[in-house]
Formats: sequence, structure tokens, C-alpha cells
Amino acid sequence: MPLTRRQFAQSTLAAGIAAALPAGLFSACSVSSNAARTAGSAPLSSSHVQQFDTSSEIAFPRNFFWGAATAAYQIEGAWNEDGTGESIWDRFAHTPGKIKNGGNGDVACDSYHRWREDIALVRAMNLNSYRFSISWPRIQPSGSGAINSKGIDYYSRIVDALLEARIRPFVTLYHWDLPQTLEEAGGWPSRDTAARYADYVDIVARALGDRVSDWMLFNEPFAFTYVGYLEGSHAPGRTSIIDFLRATHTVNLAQGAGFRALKATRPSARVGTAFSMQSWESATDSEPDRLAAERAHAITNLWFLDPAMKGRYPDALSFLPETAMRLRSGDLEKMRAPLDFIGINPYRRTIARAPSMIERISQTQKWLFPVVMADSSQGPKTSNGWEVWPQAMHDIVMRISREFNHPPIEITESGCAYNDGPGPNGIINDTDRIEYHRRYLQALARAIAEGADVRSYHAWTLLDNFEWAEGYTQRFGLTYVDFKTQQRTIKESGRWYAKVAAENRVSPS
Ligand code: IFM
Repeated sequence: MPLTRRQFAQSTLAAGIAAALPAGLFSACSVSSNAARTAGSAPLSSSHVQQFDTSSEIAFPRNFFWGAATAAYQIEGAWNEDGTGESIWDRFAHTPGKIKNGGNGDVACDSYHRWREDIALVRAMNLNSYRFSISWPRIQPSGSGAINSKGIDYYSRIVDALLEARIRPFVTLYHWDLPQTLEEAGGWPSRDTAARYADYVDIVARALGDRVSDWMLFNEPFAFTYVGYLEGSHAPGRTSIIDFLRATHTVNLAQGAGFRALKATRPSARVGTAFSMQSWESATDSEPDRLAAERAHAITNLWFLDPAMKGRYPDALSFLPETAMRLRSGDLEKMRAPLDFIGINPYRRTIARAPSMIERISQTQKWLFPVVMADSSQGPKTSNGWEVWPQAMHDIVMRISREFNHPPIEITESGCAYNDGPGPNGIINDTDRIEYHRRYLQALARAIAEGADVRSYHAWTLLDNFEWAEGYTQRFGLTYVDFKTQQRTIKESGRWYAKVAAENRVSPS
């Protein structure tokens, strides 16, 4: 499903941004990008060829965290139980035509009732870190004011059970389920949402911070602001360039405010964000193509990271008028949040090239943002059309490591959709998924060997679940879920991953 750029294509600014944020950028959603793939066919330079030795066993550092990740709306269900409030995803998924095959997260994996089973899966895979998210409307049903104690109790029980099993609770505070009441008050484009978010973070930090020490403020801020406010295929489904720009700025303010709220309550907490990041490659070694790839990296990977770590937006955004984002004096300081670690969700690479003269003449927006997505279909494809490209893991980790002075890095997600089901013997033989994780881990190990300070790897995802606009059509899990019976069966990939975690090493095959 190529990303659309419909409503805003007429305005010059909008056209610039539309070109700036091209199709299929996100690990955030299972969209494939046929338009992008056919956009160019420049020859690949030698740097695109994956050459590294994978013939021997690779050990990971001592104390490495092996984990799996999930998100509340994708697994919990129980959307209207125990006093929880409506989220933008409830509203969006209940709107006909928004989700493939009419799916929604009303039940999902029913993890709200089956969380013990799900923690048992984490244990069965020998994992020592479980990344899960907290649903804001379960804690504060209308996004401000009254606290729902049943929501707090639910997550408190999960944290206790994880600690008892000697598994690190690794908590995401926001994985896209904004309380619907806040959306009606303006949503992320409204500055006030940053203050509401900081209040919510404070509540959760007070309730769980005595037992949780590792937190992520956001999951993939670039993805949810873009797909939710500009492209419109995710909740809340808006398609406004101005809303998108303002949402990005509020989220940056919220990242700063949430960081301070957490540290004020729990000074020793480790606080980061999980960023959607992809490795941008230049289609050729030419100067214009290299500049195009650089600009794409700055915009898609650094829009929320530079403000936190450096207190400013990337230079590549300097063409945007400050009024478009409603930047006020003092905001740069407010956005600063010296994160204790950088969470990276690497799934794939993208190849960029500069537009040709004909493209520049025929598409005025290319003057504003000269980047075109070139063909990147050398590697095998997952069932949702994403190219498997392990080198992307190595490259993005090394790049962030270099550009941010060797920060602690957590791989907060990586994974693949393959829809294998049980064979006649009941076994789910998902060999492609094993190969994906094996090769991405080998690439990660190379980055570690070259000096990157990587602390963890979290497979996306523990169990098949609700894949946003794709509904239940894409299975990313290490565990197969029969959505009719809710029966869980660990796939062969889950068994393989359990061995990797137990041995702290990846074997060549
Ligand atoms: O399912 C999503 C997750 O919520 C965010 N990162 C990418 C995954 C796969 O699309």
C-alpha cells in the first residue's frame, strides 16, 4: 500500500514535506511501498553488498538483555473493561473501512486476562527482558484528572510477576493509544497534550517506579505522528500537514517534560525512547545522491532524537517556518532530554537518490526536498513486502553510535512478518523468521565488536497480534496465536530464540 499524499499536495510547503517523507518509511506499519520501489533503478554501489563472516559462533556481551516486545493495544483487548477509557485506536478501529478485514483490538490476544500465560512464554524463551507498553486510557480514562486504580493494579501485577521471574520490566509509556478525550481536545497537535502527558508519566512513575527502572517515553514518535496526522492510515486518521508539524513539536516538548517528570519522581530511572530508524543508503557515490541520503537520515531518524540530545531540530528541517510548528521562545530548552539510552527499532534500509532534472522540472516539490526513494529489492522479502537486509542493523547502530558519542543503545524491536501456521504435526516451522533474527543478530554482533555499546535485543514480537491498519493479516510473533481459541503455540523461531538467549550466542546456522 503506497503512502498517499493527497490532501496536502497542492500547497508548496505540503508538497515539500510530502516529498521529504516518502512512502513506506516506517517500521511502524506493515505498508509496502511499490511506488517507492519503482521510483528509480540506479545501480547499487559496492557498499550495498553484504559481505561479512558469519561462519563461526558469535557470543554476546555478559549481562546482555534478551527480550521480546509487545504493545498494549496490539495484545491486551478488554478495551472497555475495568473502567478503562476509549483510546484513539478504539475509535479508529471501530470506524468502518479503516482496518483490513474489519479487524480491531477489542480482544486482540486477550492478554488483559491471559497475561500470566504471556509471561510464561517469556520465561519459556529464557528471556531476561520484557518490553511492554502501558495504556494511558487504562490509567487515566479521560487523559487527565482521575486515576483508574484498576489500570494501575493490572500493570503492577505484571511488573511483580516479571520481577519474580527475574525478567526485567522494560516499560514503554506511550505506544500510540492516546485517550480519545485528549484527541477531541486537540490531540498531539495541541501543546497542552505535552503537559497532560507529563502528568500521566508522573502518575505511572509514582505507581511503578519503585520496581521499574528502565523506561521508554515513546515508541516511534516519527512514525505515529506521520502516519496518524499526515498520511492518515493510522489513528486518529488526520491528513493535515499543519497538524503533523504541530504534533511533532508537541511530542518533542512532551519528551522533554516526560523525561523531567520521571526523573523528578525517580532520579535513578534509566529513561530513553524507542525510535523508528532505518539505514539510508545513497543509490550511487555521486555527491547529489549522497546529500539526498543524508537529508533523509536527518529528517526520518533525527527529528525526535536531536531535540532530546542536542536541544535543537536537525538542520535539514531549517526550511520549515517556525510558525508552522508553533515554536515559541524557550521551547528548544524544554525539548532537551538527555536520554540515558537510545532505543532503536531497525527493520530495513532505504535507498535514496537525488531527483533527475526531469523530476525537478515536473515535480516542483523536489526543489524543496530533493530526495527520491530508489529501488531496494535486492534482499528477500517478508510477507508484508519488507526487504530483509541485515546490514541495515549494523549500519544504523554504528551511525547512531558515532553521531551521539557512543551512547548506550537498546534494540527495542526488530522482527519480520511471515504468516506460517501449524503443519499437520502442530509445529510452526517458520524458518524464514529464524534466518531473519539470526542474520540481524550477526550484524548486530559486528556492530558491538566495532565498539557500539548495545545492551539488548528485543524481538518484535512475543506473539502474533493486531498489526494496526493491517489488522490480523501479518504475523510477526515468535508465538503463534489462534485468534479463535486464543491458544498460544511457540513457533520454531521461539524455540530457536530460547536457545540463543540461554547460550548468549548465535550459531552460524
Ligand atoms: O507492530 C509494529 C509496532 O507496533 C511498532 N514497530 C513496528 C511493528 C511492526 O510493524
